[in-house]
Amino acid sequence: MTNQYLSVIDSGYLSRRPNGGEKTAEGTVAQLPLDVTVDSGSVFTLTSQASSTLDVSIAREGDEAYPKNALSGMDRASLPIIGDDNWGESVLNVSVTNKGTAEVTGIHLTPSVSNSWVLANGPQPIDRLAPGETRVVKFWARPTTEFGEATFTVDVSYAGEKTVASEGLVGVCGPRIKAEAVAADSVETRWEYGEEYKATDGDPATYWHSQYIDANKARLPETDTARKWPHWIDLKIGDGSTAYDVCALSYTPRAGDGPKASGRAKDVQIYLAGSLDGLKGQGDNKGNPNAQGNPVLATTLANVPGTVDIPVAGNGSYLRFRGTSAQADVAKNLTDVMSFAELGVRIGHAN
Ligand SMILES: [Ca+2]
Repeated sequence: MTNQYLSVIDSGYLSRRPNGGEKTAEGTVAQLPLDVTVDSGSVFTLTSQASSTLDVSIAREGDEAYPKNALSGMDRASLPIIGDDNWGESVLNVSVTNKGTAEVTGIHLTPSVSNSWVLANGPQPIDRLAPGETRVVKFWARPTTEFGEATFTVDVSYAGEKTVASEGLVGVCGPRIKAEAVAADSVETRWEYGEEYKATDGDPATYWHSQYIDANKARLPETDTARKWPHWIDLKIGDGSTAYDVCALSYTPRAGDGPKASGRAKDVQIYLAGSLDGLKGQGDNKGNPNAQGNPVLATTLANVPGTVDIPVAGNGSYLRFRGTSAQADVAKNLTDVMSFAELGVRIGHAN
């Protein structure tokens, strides 16, 4: 018969989500996310489920993956890729441990993956597992679309007993490449350490911040052009001599909340050009912030800390990131400045 499958957690991970990877407390009665067919004699025999013989856990190699064809037509070896050698697959290491006192035979591992991800290999067997023995079985999953999250799930079964484990996956459009901030509309160096190069130094603790203090350590008047919206920062992509297909920006706002997060932008625009000069005139009129030029993207950012990927479709060797408003509940007494901790450039083709 078919029943909702209840299990008492003993020592295993039930799922990475939604509990964020924490181990579920021992003694918890959990409903697994599926119906299974069980022998009528075992229905509601929770004690036997608590002593489940197989312990299953999943370890993912790498933080993210991108489609294999993201860099088709490009010479990968010549790309100034930083911090990412994942070429389009996430490797899932599924560990199965026999925690019983008798040998277990005929174990089947059946993988699945959600959304538009695909698996390189299908169901895998483990012929036998001695008491206390652990085997690791690898599965390979990759995204077929440029962005999004998915869940890898594996059913591990033998002799009518089934254990389910799952792991979150992250898909991005392509790798990050070297990019360097080379100009900004203003920088705050008297009250902040806000030089523009800190927007691309790889350190989330440092940030670019637009100016709001004058030479006398007094606050600039709101009419001062250095303080007024719009604010912008210009990045050189690679060495500035090659135009790349840009598919996303990895954006990290300044950490913290309230005044400590002053400058977190809300409405932003992104521009691409073949040269630094090509960015000039693109939304940099301090007298008219509504004149935004021709951005490849104008969007509104959520007011959240941490890194997000902002999808972009464009081509260029220089990039401008421009802001025209602040988040509503960040630094209420300083709403006309802009800052952020890191801005990275992802290149590649969408599928
Ligand atoms: Ca930084």
